[in-house]
Amino acid sequence: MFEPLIRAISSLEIDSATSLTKQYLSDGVPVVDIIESCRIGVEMVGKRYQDGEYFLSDLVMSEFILKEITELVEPFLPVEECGVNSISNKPQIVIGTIEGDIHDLGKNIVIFLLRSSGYSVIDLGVDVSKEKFVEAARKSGARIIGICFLLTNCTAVVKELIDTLDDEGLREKVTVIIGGYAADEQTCEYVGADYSATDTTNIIPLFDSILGVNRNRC
Ligand code: B12
Repeated sequence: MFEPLIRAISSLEIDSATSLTKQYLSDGVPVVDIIESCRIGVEMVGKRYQDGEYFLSDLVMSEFILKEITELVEPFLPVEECGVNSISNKPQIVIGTIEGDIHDLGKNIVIFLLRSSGYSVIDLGVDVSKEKFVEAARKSGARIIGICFLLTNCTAVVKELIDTLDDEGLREKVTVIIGGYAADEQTCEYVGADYSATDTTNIIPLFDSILGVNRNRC
């Protein structure tokens, strides 16, 4: 990943972060690598906040920088014309941020990556209740439920949601993927999800393999 960009973001230097991004884009660096560097940079902001070195206003600043960079990179994402939507117009994926959590920058990036890769995604937004997830899973017939959560104290609700999908007879019909800061491998196993996805560069290959999409044939 790109150390200068990671450093600029973790030090909240917006001008430097945006000009480095513009430079990488004009050099032809893949958008996912830029986003992954941003993710690592804001993770460092979070760590400094946790250590008392940064304040809430600094978290807000990192949000602002990430939004600026997202706007810069979006036009550079290739739009996949072939593949998924040519097979089916049905939504394949439902994604939302779990109840109690309002973080959505990562979720929105993932949705953008998925849509530009040809997938049809229902975005439930943030602070989404278990009931709303279950209703969307049932009504849409989507094959993947994506749950975003960054707050560790939301782990219990995520587990309850997955248990409810099971109780409602929907669990075996869907693949459940969790993402976000709190979604590590151990948590994935604890809540009963199928996969955890936190590295930007692996996300599209993961969805492709679950949904059987082979981009080499496009
Ligand atoms: C920016 C930020 C904020 C912004 C959020 C803005 C927004 N619109 O999202 C603001 C300032 C509002 C905020 C608020 C709070 N925050 Co905050 N925040 C962050 C910070 C610095 C960055 C998060 C981020 O956007 N990362 C960048 C994105 C690109 O990364 P990502 O979310 O991980 O997403 C990537 C992958 O995980 C994956 N992914 C994400 N979702 C999904 C979903 C699916 C389905 C898939 C497949 C993949 C996937 O793909 C993305 C692309 O790479 C983190 C630090 C961190 N380490 O995450 C703290 C952090 C998450 N926040 C934290 C806290 C404590 C809070 C507050 C409680 C602070 C407060 N006292 O009010 C509130 C929470 C309010 C609430 N109820 O939700 C803590 C959580 C600690 C914990 N263990 O629970 C963190 C970890 C900071 C810290 N180290 O203390 N925050």
